[in-house]
Amino acid sequence: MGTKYWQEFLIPYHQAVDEIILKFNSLKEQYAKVGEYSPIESVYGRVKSVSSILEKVHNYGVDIETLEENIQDIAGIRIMCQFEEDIYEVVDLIKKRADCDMEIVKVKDYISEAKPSGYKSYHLIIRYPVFCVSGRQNILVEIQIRTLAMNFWSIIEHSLNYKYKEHIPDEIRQRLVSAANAVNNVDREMSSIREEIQNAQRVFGLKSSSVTSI
Ligand code: 0O2
Repeated sequence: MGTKYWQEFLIPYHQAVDEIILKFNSLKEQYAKVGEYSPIESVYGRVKSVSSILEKVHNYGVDIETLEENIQDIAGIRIMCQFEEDIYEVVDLIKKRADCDMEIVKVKDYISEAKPSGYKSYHLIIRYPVFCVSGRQNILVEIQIRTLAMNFWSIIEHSLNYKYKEHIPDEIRQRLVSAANAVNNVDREMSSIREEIQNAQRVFGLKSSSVTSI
């Protein structure tokens, strides 16, 4: 399987990631236009590199023929929220699209129960239709939804895992768990003044949109 094979294989995944980013950004803009608080703070996406796909194939003993069904995060979307409550609002937004374009096939709620590492995030695997020159394909996409604070912790921990090849020394691991607790406290404190912050942001949003419309 050469470069050309992988380039073609990944076309629908790139298409799916581009479309889904656009759709969530468009929702975010709609909230702003109607003067409402958006549960979506920012959206990112990526398509897994061929080397990472092959590493997973190797580590999990995946049959290359069943790659599309068994590696469910080739297309990945990450949605950041300001508050923990917003995560569930975004999940509801996705659930409402079931008959339209995003059929939920798996849910992993690491918000209500964090991983032992301290990792918190809400994961959904969705089936998403894309139309490419080769025709229609239903693509599996992993959507991770988390707060900005959870994301901060997660990217730091991910880079340490990468450095230590998943064998983080005990002392650092413990510090990461206590950092995860601190992140939880930040999220809880922010949630307790959520309404206050949202009102301030509404006023700020109105002001900045009147400046940009001049
Ligand atoms: P990358 O490099 O981000 O793509 P499963 O076999 O289904 O039980 P799996 O496949 O690991 O477990 O699924 P899970 O637990 O839903 O994790 C999928 C992704 O979530 C990971 O992808 C990470 O992005 C993220 N993740 C899960 N656990 C942790 C964690 O403890 N710390 C951090 N920082 N991220 C985590 P990849 O492919 O592992 O990594």
